[in-house]
Amino acid sequence: MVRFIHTADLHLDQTFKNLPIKDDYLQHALAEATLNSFDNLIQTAINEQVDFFLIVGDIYHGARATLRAQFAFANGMQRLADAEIPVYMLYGNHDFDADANHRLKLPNNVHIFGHEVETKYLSTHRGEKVAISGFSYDQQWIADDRSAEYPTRDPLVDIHIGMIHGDNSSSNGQKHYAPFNPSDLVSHGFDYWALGHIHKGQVLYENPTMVYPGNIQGASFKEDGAKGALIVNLEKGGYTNLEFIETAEWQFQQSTRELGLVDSLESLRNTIEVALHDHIMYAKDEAVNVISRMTFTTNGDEESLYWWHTYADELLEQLQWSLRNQNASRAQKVYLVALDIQVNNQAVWSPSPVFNDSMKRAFEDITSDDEQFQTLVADLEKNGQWQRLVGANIDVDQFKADILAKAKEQIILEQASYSQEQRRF
Ligand SMILES: [Mn+2]
Repeated sequence: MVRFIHTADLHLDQTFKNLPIKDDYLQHALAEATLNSFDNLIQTAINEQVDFFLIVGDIYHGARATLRAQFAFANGMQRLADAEIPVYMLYGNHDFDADANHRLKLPNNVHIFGHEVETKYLSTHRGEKVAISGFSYDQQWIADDRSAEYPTRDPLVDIHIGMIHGDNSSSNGQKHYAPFNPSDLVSHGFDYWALGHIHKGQVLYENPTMVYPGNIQGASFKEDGAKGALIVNLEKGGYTNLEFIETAEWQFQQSTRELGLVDSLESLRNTIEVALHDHIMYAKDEAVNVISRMTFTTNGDEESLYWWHTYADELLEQLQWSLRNQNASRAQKVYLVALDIQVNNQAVWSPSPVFNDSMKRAFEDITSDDEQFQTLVADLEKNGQWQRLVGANIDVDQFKADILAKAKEQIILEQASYSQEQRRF
């Protein structure tokens, strides 16, 4: 049996997208988060005395890797070298190895796959022979299915592993990241397929096991929950046991609850604090720091929306303030960065059906008109300030979803609040 680490998508030293972080401590902590998760992973590999260590692409967030990321990575590789653990790695679409002169030299235990599919061999301490096949990206996009370039299983080794950084072409994934069809990969007869690229950990296929370990640190609320890597126990003949090891010290957590009926400032505060308590308990139970977002749903009760509209923003500030005080004496930190309201679709936007219909139509038009949105973003990108301060750090799809949700929320809240004020005074 061989025992190895399978990791991918380290994105060392990446910035955190779309996060309204005002807190200095959190900003500082997140700047270290990917590097700390990586250090934890290296320590686990050493403690567990694994036979080898696989990295399936996107070690760095950009082709022009920061020196901070490169020093951290080289340091981790040296620690593995000292523990006599060999590393087999390839570059993905984020860190495609465009110019090797821009990369620090890595210790001799590190074996990097070239731009053509190749097979590397190793013998474990117990004498098991292992073949590993893979390739590195030489450019950001690879539209061709490269799976046919992989060899068939080498009959002379005990274990043959394939590594590929890419997208499952049989699902609706994007098609320019070395797309592959799982059944094509199966036909090569390998014992295990180590995948990379998709940040959500998932087993794509069993017999042989084909798995994405996910990234080692979530970078946004889209990447919530536990993050880390896999320890793989693999027997000759393909029997596989996967152990997930959580290495991230910071987790994104989001919850959605019904707002219920709110008729006072105190009842709004209670509703929000009860939900927040769950996040605090989660952090404690899981022994992890948590970055929280809480969403409340409502059918559009005007009184409840009135109280939300009047106090939610200020309550968020007050809760952030008291969390900061509690965090000082808490082993696990909890930061609440957003409090959102979501009015269910069937909700009445306004007493006027004409207004409702035209509003809904306007939103449908905006949502479906991709061209209009692309023009808007293209205009923004011409602006130097936008490019410098915002452009590189946003996820365009998320940005679109966020501004539409915010606009809709604002209209509904204003409308509800207006009706409520009319009734009160
Ligand atoms: Mn990738």
